[in-house]
Amino acid sequence: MLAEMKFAVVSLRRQALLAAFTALAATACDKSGNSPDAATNDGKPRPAAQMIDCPNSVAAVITEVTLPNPPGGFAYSPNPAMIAKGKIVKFSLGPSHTAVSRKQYFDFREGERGCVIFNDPGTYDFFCIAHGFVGAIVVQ
Ligand SMILES: [Cu+2]
Repeated sequence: MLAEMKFAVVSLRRQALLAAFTALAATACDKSGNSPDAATNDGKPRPAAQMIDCPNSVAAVITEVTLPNPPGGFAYSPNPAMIAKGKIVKFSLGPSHTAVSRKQYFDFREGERGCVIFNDPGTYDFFCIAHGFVGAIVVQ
């Protein structure tokens, strides 16, 4: 009798574990099935580039550098940043600098930092509002 009850409890635990594992596996499959070429979940076509939460590693980090005098002033570095399609660029600029995409794919204002994923090949131009210097990301 006791042995039967123990078996029933163990069996229930196994079923619960199996159910949890199945749910986890299904979630993992959904994520891995989401290729960069897939449409977004809301049915809209995915944009050529878009701002996203930064992952742990990125393909390039863009900062600003101060140019030697003369002429002085600032520039983005690296510029252009060369990356492969589907990769992520992090913008990490000083507090007085911005990075605004000419085609409005991204818009980092003073002190803002963040990441952009580039889904389509092409050249993506951006600029600093305050200082006028320009940069580009070339996606191959
Ligand atoms: Cu600037």
